[in-house]
Amino acid sequence: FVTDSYHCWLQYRKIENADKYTNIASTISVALQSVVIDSAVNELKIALKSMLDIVPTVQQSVEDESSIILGTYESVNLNNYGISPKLFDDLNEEGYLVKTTDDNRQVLLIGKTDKGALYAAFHFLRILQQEESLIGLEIRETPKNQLRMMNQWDNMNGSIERGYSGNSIFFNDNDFTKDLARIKDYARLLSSVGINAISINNVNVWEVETKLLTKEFLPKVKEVATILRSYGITTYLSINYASPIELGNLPTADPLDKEVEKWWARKAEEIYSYIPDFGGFVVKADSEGRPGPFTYGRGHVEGANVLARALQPFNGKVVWRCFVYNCLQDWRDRKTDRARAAYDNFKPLDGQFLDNVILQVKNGPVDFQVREPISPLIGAMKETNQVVEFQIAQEYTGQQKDVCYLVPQWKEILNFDTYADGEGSTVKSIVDGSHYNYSHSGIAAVSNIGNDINWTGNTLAQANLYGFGRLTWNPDLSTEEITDEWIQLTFGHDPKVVEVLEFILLQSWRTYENYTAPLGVGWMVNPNHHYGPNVDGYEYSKWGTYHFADCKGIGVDRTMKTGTGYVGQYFGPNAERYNSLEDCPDELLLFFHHVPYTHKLHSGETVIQHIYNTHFQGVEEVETFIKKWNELEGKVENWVFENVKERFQLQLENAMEWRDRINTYFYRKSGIADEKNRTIY
Ligand code: GCW
Repeated sequence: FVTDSYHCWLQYRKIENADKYTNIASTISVALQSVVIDSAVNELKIALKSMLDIVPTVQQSVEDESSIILGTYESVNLNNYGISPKLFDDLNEEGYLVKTTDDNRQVLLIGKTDKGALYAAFHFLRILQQEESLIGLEIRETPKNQLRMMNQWDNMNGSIERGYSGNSIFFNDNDFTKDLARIKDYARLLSSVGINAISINNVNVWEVETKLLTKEFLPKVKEVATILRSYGITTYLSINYASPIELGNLPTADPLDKEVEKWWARKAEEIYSYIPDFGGFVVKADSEGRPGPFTYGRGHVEGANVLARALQPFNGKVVWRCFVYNCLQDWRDRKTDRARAAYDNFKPLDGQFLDNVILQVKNGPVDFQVREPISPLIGAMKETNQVVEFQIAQEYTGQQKDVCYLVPQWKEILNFDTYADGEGSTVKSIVDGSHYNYSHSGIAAVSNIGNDINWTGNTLAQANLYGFGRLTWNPDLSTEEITDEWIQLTFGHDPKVVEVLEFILLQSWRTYENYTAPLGVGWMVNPNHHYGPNVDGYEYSKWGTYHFADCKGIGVDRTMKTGTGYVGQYFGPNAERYNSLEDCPDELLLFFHHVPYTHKLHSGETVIQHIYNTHFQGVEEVETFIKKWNELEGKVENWVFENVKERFQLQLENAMEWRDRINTYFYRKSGIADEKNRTIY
């Protein structure tokens, strides 16, 4: 059964006071033809029918009385509307203008190209969904980031690595799915928030997926790419570095081997014969056991460049992931530090990658913990294209059972000043390419969707998908703006609903942090699946994920003098701040310092008391969420109400378990009692 939530924020709920829109929406005049323009027309038709109960007339010419005029700045006669083409000079090919004419009888949706026109259509619909006025409208937009990318971690057997919303919408049974409608709906959702690229398969490329590059599957990749293209989205594939061996029967995948080089070049040619605008390859090499150039005594530069040379004639890109670390660490060894790995591996290679290589760097140095510092590699490579990688999938942040709205976290990351090139070297200015004039850059993220009817398991997790897209388009949008948009588009305008959802979403990241691993130390999760508490779950593993708690203290010493020296990878004031026990921000204290439980935080509390307080508080906050959510019964669609309610129950159990395990562990280790005498087992 299909509920409204299937459409997420594109459900186009009925507008009650529709009079102000009905005239303007009765006709759509289309100034040029293209598949992307067809998508825009299609979207306008769906939306206007659903919101206003209007079936607009579509005409293939621009006439005066037309109401909605859709086209590009070259195909619409701008003079007729007193618009100077100069208005488009500083917009890139995805930019657009949304403007009402002086008599407010027409609305112009004009892109620099047809992609811009599609984005203009989505913007116009957003205005309607928010029931805002069309009078005197003049909006010019251009995306800040060039590459706005989604990474699916979908396997062809239908499972999704770190997927919490059912199975893949792309694959099942070691093949492509036959339900292309769902892929099209996903394309609509992504395009509506500005996503323009997607890699459709997991970065861990197993046996069957390796064959995506062969004639067995390329016709189907092509079919999917055709759907995605019509929404302005470019298709990429994750590849297996050992493909020359596994597909080409070569004895080696050594990037400096001439036959290997030729094999990749021919392979690229073959792929482009199916998909002329194929985006390129996403590569996880020499990471967590996946094949890569290290086997042949080569490094990342040789590894990436051979692929780059193959793709270059077709304008393809190599997105080379930097999630590479020395995983054979011993817990007794306090000098090796996994957090150092990305920087240590890549920084010395600056300037050596070909121009169509982009390094994809996770936002933190470890692995998407609820709280991590910013990866010091971001900004550290002036001569190498970079994108930052976020994880929308909530692997370590509640797995879409618990609510954890990540837009506030991403905002913090994007606004962070790396000082890599002096003051003002913010993460957002690095990854939008402006700071170092990168030729390719942007933001990528691991998707959180699956074939669940509501796409994201917990309906509230849709907000993360929405917010991610909006931030890639414009990182300067405020968290509040994005949150309100999502709520109104998805749930309408009932002030009570808006208030409750705002409250829950905006608090939820902090709450999750409160009841899980304290003060930036991370981990403490159950190994493998990563849900629920296990304080020592990773403490003695080889993955370099330690907290070093003993009876005296806790935390990882990453300082210059006595620690791993990791802080030395930061620039200027950041290095000093993190190195200093006095100046280090509380929330990251245990990431950078090993301290006694009695150490006083800036907040005035001791570390141990902070642990107790936040863990009791975290559970209370979840209880408040539940109370508030329950007030929405009857005010949101019943199915959604029950879905979120059920998830909250799981979140509450999870939070209580975290509280008790963490508090008990540290009470027993430290022997220090809670000042407030609450129950600790
Ligand atoms: O966070 C870890 C995950 C792995 C993932 C890896 C990566 C796709 O636990 O499941 O593999 O990161 O980013 O490559």
